Amino acid sequence: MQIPSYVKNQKLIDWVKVIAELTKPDNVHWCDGTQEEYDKLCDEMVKAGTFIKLNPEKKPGSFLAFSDPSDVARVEDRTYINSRRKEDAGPTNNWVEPSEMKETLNKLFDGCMKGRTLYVIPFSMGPLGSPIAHIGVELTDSAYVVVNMKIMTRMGKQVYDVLGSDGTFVKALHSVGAPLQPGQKDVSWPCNRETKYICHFPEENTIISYGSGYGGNALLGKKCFALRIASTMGRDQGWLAEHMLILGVESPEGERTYVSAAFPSACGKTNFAMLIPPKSMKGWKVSTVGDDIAWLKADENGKLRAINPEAGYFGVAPGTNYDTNQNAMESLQKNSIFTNVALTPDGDVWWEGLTKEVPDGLTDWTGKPYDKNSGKPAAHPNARFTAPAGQCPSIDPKWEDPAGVPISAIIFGGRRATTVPLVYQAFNWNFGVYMAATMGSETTAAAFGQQGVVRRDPFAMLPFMGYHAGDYFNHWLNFGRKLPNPPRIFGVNWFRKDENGKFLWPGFGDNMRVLKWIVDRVHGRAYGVESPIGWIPKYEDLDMTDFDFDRERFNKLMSIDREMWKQEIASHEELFMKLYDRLPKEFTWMRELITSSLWRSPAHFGLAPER
Ligand code: TSX
Ligand code: MN
Repeated sequence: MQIPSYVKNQKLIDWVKVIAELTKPDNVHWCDGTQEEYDKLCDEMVKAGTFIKLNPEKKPGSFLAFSDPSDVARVEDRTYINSRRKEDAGPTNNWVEPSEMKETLNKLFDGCMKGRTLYVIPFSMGPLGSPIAHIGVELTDSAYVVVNMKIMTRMGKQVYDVLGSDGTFVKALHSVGAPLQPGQKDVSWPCNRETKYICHFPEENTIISYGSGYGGNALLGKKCFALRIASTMGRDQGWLAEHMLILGVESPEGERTYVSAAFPSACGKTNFAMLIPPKSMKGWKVSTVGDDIAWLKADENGKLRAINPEAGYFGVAPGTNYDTNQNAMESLQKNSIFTNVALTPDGDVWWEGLTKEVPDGLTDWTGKPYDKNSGKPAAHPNARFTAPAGQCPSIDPKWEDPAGVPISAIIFGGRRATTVPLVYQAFNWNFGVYMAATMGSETTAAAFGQQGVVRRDPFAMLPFMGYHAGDYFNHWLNFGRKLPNPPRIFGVNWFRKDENGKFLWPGFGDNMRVLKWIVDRVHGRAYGVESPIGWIPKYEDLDMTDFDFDRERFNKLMSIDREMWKQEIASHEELFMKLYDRLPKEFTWMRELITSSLWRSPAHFGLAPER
C-alpha cells in the first residue's frame, strides 16, 4: 500500500492497514479532496450508472443518483450505541455489548470490500483548526460517500496538517456490504438488502456502519459523528452537540443577534434557517450559519459560542420551492448532488411541491417512466439534495469563523395542532431545559377533526443521543450553571390549528415577527406577560406592520388552556417513567410549578374567549 508522504499519523496508517487486511479491497485510495479527484469520481460513477449527469445548462456540475428501493432512509432500528455498560446507552437507544457487536461486525467486514476501492477520507467537522472543531477519518468503499463528504465536510489533505503525527481523530468505518466476485458486474446502488448495522462505540470514538449507502447511515460525519459521538464527547468535555440550526438576525440598526433552534423532523428547520423576512419588516435580515447541527462551547469569557460542524446542506427536496425556501433553491442550482428525486426529459430535477404542475415525461426515483395517475410520488418523500453551504445567498459572513458565533437565544419547537402557543419564553434555564426535554411533535397530518399522535422528541435528539437521555438532561442543567449569562430559551409552534383544522399562523417569512420578539426580549426591548408556561407577547408586542392578522386570531393562537395543559403535563410522565432512575430532580419541581401556576391562572389564559 502506497501511503502519501503528507500522512504522518502512525495511528491512522496502522488503522488503515488493519482495515484493508480485513476488508480486502482491490485498491486503497487516499483522498486529497481536490476538485480533480471529485470530478474523476463523479465521472466514474456516471460510467458505472450510479450517477446521471444533469443538463449543465439547468444544473451545472450536478448529478442525480437513484438508490436501491431498500435503502432510502436512516435505519433507526439497526442503530446501536455500543457503550460498555447498557445503562450508559439508556432506554432510548439500542444496545449490544461492544465485544459481541465487534464479533458480528468482524465477520461481516471480512472481505466485504472485495472488488472495490477503499477510500480514506480525512475530514474536519467545523472550520479547520477551530477550538470547537474535531477531526474524523472515514474509510468507505463507496465513491458516492466520498463526493457527498466533500460537500458536507471540510475534506482533503489539509486535514492532515491539523492532525499532525499524534493528533486524535474519530474512526468512522463504512461499507455498503456488497463485495464483488471476480468478473461480477456491479449494480448502480450497491448495498446489503438483508443486513444493516449503524454502530457507535463512544468509549473508543469509533463508528462502524455496514450495509447502507444512504444519508446518515453512510455519511458518517453527520448524525453518527456530529451528533451521537460528539454528544458523548461533549458530556465528557463540557460542551454540547445539538440537532440545531444556527441563524443570525440583523436589526435595522445593524446589530446582529445569533440564535440556535431545535425542531424535530418535518417542521421546516432548513426553511427557518434560511428565512426571508416580509418586506414590511424593513431593515430586518436573517443570515444562515447552519441548518441541522450546532456544536456549542463556552469561550474563555463564559460566552456561549456555536459552530456549524458541517459545510453543506443535506436537505429534504420534496416541498422545497421558491415560495417555501428561495435560499435553498438558489443553493442547489449548481455543484449539487440529488438523490431519489425525479428526472425531467431535459436533464433537470423535479420533486413533489417544486411546481404546481407535474411535468410530462418524468423518470421517477425508481428509474422508470413516471405515471402521473399512479397515485405514487415521482420523487421519494425522503429524496435529498446535497449542496455546498457557501452557495446559500443568506450565508452568514461568520459561518466559517473558527471562534464560532455568540448565541443569545435558543429556540425549541414542535408540530402541535393544539395546546402549545405560537411563542413563549422560559422563565429561566432550568425551565427551558424542562420544556425542551418534553417537547413533542405530531406524526402525520391527522384526518379532519382528529388530533395527531404526539411523539415526544426531547431536544429533537431522541434518535441522536449518544448516551442515556437522563444523563443528557443533567448535562444540560449543569452546563447552564457554568454560563454567567446563559442564552434565553424560547418555545415556538408554527402549526397550531383552528377548530376547522386550518393553520392559525401563516408561518414561513412571517415567523420573522416571532423572531423579532425573541431578539427584542433578549435585549430587554420587548414586553412579555407572565403566563403559566412562561413569558408571552400580547398582540401589541408583535410587529404587525402590513400584516392582516386580527386580535381574535392572535388570542386563539396564544391561548393556554388549563385542561389541555393538565393533560399535557400528565403525558410528560410517559417518557419520564422510562428514564426514572437518572431523571433530574429539578424536573419534578418544574412539573409542580407549572401545575400550581395553571391553577392560579384563568382557565383559558391568554385572553381567549371563555367557552
Ligand atoms: O417550514 C415551514 N415553516 C417554517 C418556515 C420558516 N413549514 C413547512 C413544514 C414542512 C417541512 C410550515 N408549514 C410552516 C413554517 O412556518 N408553517 C406551516 C403550516 C402552513 C402551511 C401552509 C400555509 C400556512 C401554514 N399556507 C397558507 O397559509 C396559504
Ligand atoms: Mn436533522
